[in-house]
Amino acid sequence: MLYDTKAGTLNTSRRNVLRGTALAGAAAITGTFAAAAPMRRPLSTPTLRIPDNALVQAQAQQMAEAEPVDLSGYERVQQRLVRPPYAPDHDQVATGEPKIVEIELTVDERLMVVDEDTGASIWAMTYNGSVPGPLIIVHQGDYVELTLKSHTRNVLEHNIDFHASTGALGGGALTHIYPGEETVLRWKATKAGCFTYHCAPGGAMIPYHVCHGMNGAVMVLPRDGLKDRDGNALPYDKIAYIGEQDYYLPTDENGTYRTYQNAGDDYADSLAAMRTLTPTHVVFNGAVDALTGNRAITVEVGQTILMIHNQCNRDSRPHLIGGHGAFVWESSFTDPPLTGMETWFVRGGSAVAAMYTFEQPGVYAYVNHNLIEAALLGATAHFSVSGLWNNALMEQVVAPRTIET
Ligand SMILES: [Cu+2]
Repeated sequence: MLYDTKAGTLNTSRRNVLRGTALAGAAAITGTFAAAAPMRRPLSTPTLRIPDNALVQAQAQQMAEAEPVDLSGYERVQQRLVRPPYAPDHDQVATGEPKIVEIELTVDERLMVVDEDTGASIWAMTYNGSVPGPLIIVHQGDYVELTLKSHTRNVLEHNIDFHASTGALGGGALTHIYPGEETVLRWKATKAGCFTYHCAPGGAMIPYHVCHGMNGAVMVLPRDGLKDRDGNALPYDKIAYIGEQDYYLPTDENGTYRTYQNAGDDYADSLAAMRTLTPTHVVFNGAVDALTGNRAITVEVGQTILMIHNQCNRDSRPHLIGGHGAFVWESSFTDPPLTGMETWFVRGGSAVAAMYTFEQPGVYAYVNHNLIEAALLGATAHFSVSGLWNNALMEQVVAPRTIET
């Protein structure tokens, strides 16, 4: 029996049991709830060693005593977030002074098919219903003002940690919400680059939520746009936002993927699968073949694409088969981009931008060039490129034929 800190009552419902688990994790990471209710931490879930209760209380005191910031001169704009692989409307070169960019993310726990062929599914934990969460785009010097909401039908506690932000836990300690709650966080985008964001409720709940799809990316553009190492402008025609997701789906004794009635029901099984560090699936945009075949990203010859690759949990090594990373920003946009990359690197827990102008039509596979992950686990997307073939670049001189003897 667990004590429900929200209702102040004793309750044994499943929702409260799950909240209790989440609360134990949250208490471990922030200490916020430890004083409110004495939760027992599950013995099998080691915790991240992050501030104890006294430190969090000290932070709250510091915030209460801090000078208020005057943002009255900032224009407010709203950014309508869209589903991956698309990007929200944005200017590549900032206009006017830095702004406060208002965005909204709603936590949505939903059953999603991971692989139509096997029926593998997961009670995904999402921001706005997609894996990855939507791409957010601002300029250096802007503020991001996030309203984070959670559907009443959800079961678990969630929050958000922005790697692009500056401040303890990336806003994680300030954004814990329960189903039916909302919170508002504002942070200044001081660093230009691509950054991951993710849920981080505490302890084992952190990888559990991240490995259930709860991550996405923010792109903080330089105010004067992207540049090469000589300072020449690098505009793009289109963004392809690709979130790589590793899943660890539990199987039964026959190797069949287990199914669950509700979000959170797979908690114990998932932790056991995650401990193997061996994903059952590594996919782009939430599911096997989410971006292949008739779901391919369409491009025309001559168009310049900015490919933004987010991987919140594992290292990845994107490769565009038949193309290149003409300009790749593995670090910040402040550093000169790498050029002419055949394969580039995405450190687990980061997002990377790579730019390429397509020169030849055809279907290009964009893969994690661990080819086992690409071909067997799902990490493949397609760019379907239309245009005129250029024999000066490639030509089939002799079609396959029987060798003459
Ligand atoms: Cu979460």
